[in-house]
Amino acid sequence: MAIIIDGKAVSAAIKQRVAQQAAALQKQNIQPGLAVILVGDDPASQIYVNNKKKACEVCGIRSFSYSLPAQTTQDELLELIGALNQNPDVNGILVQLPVPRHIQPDAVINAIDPLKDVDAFHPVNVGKIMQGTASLLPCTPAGVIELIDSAGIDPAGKDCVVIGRSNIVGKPMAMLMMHRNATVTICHSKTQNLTAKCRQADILISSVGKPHFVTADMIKPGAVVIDVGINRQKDGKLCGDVEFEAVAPIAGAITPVPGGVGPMTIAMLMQNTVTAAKLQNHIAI
Ligand code: BQF
Repeated sequence: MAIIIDGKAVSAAIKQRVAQQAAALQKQNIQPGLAVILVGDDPASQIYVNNKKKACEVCGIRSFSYSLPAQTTQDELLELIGALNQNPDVNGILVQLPVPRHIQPDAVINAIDPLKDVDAFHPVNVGKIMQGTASLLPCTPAGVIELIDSAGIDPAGKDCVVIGRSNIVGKPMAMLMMHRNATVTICHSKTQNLTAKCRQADILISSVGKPHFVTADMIKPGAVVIDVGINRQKDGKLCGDVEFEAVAPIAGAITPVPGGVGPMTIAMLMQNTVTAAKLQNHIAI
């Protein structure tokens, strides 16, 4: 039976460390601040934004919250981002995705000052992630790395399969695992022989967004299985991409949903906000 990696516990420890860093900054009269912008009223997005505000409280980070109507124009949103870029009390700026269809996500991401880009989606930060020189790491992939570290697993030399190639999770996840010296395969909707490829994986990371996508026959005995999927079932409960009950007995370690990668995403956002405050105040990280 697999070890169950407790993302809630690891995220709590990280938030505690972040709170200490924020308290140290307070002594230099710097209170880290995070601006969270929500456009529209998507219920899942509202939950995520609330999770982020609550975590700010726990960590001693000031949160600035903007809830804009769904009809907000792209220009209006860019104007707000421009003002927040200039506001020295705001160290991190995050626009909750997805945005309504009439707003181009790339235009929004490109408008954020790269030093305040706590999601690490700006092309400047994406470039640094690829170089391996980034200080702000994408929250979900960085959270997965922290979880793997916390379980005492060293990716070096291991075969890692990432399912999903999004800019937010799959692509940067593969890059971070490569920086940890894993041999990485990225699989996606056009991949052939997916089951056979997954069965080779010492570390399998799923970011598909489909319940029951990863089944027991795709797992190499003893593999580390990281479930990035956050899917809402009809009864409102969360489930991952992985058939947990069938996979856990085969895997060596596995993350649950809820309480796995999700809380880590939030913890790493807090870490990025404190890191951004340090960067903007020329304080060593
Ligand atoms: C948990 C997200 C898809 C699309 C946009 C804790 C979160 C989720 C689950 C959370 C997510 C997912 C976030 C749990 C933020 C992670 O206990 O398992 C926290 O708040 N997340 C987001 O901001 O945008 C998303 C998933």
